Amino acid sequence: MFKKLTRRRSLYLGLGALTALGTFAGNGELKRQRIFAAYDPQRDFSVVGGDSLKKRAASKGIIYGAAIRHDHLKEDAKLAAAVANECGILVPEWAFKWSVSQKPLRPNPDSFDFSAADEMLKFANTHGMLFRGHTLVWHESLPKWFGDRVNQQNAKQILEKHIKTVVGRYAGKIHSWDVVNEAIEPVDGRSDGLRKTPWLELLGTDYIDYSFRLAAAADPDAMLVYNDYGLDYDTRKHEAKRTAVLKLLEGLKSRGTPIHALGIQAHLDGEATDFNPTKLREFLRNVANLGLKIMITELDVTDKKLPLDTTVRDHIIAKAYEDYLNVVLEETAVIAVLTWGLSDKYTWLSEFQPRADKAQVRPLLLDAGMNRKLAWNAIARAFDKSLRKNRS
Ligand code: 9MR
Repeated sequence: MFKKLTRRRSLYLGLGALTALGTFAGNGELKRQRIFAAYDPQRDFSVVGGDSLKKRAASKGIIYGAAIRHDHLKEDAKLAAAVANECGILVPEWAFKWSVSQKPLRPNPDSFDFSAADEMLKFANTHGMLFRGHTLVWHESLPKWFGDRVNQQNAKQILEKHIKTVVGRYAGKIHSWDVVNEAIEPVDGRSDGLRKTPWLELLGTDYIDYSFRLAAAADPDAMLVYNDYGLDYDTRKHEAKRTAVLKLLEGLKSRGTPIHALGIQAHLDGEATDFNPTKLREFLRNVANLGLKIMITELDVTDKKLPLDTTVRDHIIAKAYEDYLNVVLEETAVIAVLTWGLSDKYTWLSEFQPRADKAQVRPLLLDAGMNRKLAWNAIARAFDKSLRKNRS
C-alpha cells in the first residue's frame, strides 16, 4: 500500500519537508512512511482562472456550497463575502438543530425560535443561493427538556409537531432536508445496524419511515435525504456502515417511503491510507441503482495528526480532497458537494479534533484570512476535470 521512498522522491521532498517530517520522530516508521507517501511536492494543484467554486460546479451541473453558523455569518463580513462569492447553496450548521449552544430552535416543548434560520434564509435569498435544512431527527443536540418531557406516550406527537411546523414553515424554500441523521451504528450490535437512540427507544424501528412521510407531507417539493458519516474508507468499520446504510435505504425504498437522496458526510482524514476508489464507486453505484441521488454533505479533511509544516500539511489535505472528489464526481447520481465550513477560522474540528501541538487546524478551503488555499484549488480542479455536462 505504501509507495517506496525512492532516492528521486526523497530529493523532491527537500530539506524543509524533511525537517517538518522530522517532527514525527518517535511516532514510528510506519507513520513517517505514510506521510512520505501522501506528500508529493511535485503534484500539480494549479487552476485556470479565478472563477468561484459555485460557478465551476454549476458549469458541470453540480451544486457547491457550505455549512455556516448563523452567528459567524452575522458577525464576520469577510466570511459573509466569501460565502456569497463561493457558495451556490447554504446550510445552517446550527440553526435547525433542536438545541445547540445558546441558540435552541426548540427552547421548550411548546415553542420554536426561527430567528437564526430566518436570517440565514434571507442571506441565501439575497445572494441567489439555494438553502438546505439540517437536521430534523438526530440523537444529538436535543434540548434538556427532551429527556424530562418526552415519553413513549407523547413521542410520536412531539415528532409530528416538530416536523410539520419546521418543514411546513419553510415549504417551497428548501432545496433538501436531512430528515434523519446518523441512524446507523453497527457497533451498537443490532442485527439491523440501527443506532440505539432515544428516537428508536421511544418509537421503535418505524421512526425513520414515519419521519420521511411527515416531511414529504409538509413539503412535497423538498428533496428528502438520509445523512450519515463513516462511509468513505476501505476499513471493516466503514464497510459495515456501508452495508447497513444500503440495507436501510433498500428497506425504505421497498416500502415506498418518500426518500430521494443519500447524504454522505465525508469527514475525511488527511492521514488515512485506506481510500479505495473501487469500493467507493461500487457503493455509490449501489445507492444510485436504488433510484436515489447522492449529496456530499459535510466534506472536510482533518489535519489532526499531520506534520506542523503548513506547506506539507496543505498539500496532503488538498490531495485528500481531490482524490476523493475525482472518484465521487464520476458518479452521475452525485448532484451536490458541500463542505462543513469554508474557512479555517471557523471549523468544528478545532474543538473536536485539535492538534497536539495546539497549532491552528487547516482542514478547509480558505485560510483564517479568507484566502484560497491548496484545498480550494483541489476542489476547483475536481469540478473542472469532471466530464459532466451542465444538465440544467
Ligand atoms: O459542526 C457542528 C458543531 O458546531 C456542533 O457543536 C455539533 C453538535 O450540534 O454538530 C456539528 O456538526 C455535525 C453535524 O451536525 C452532523 N455530522 C457531524 C458534524 C460534525 O460533528
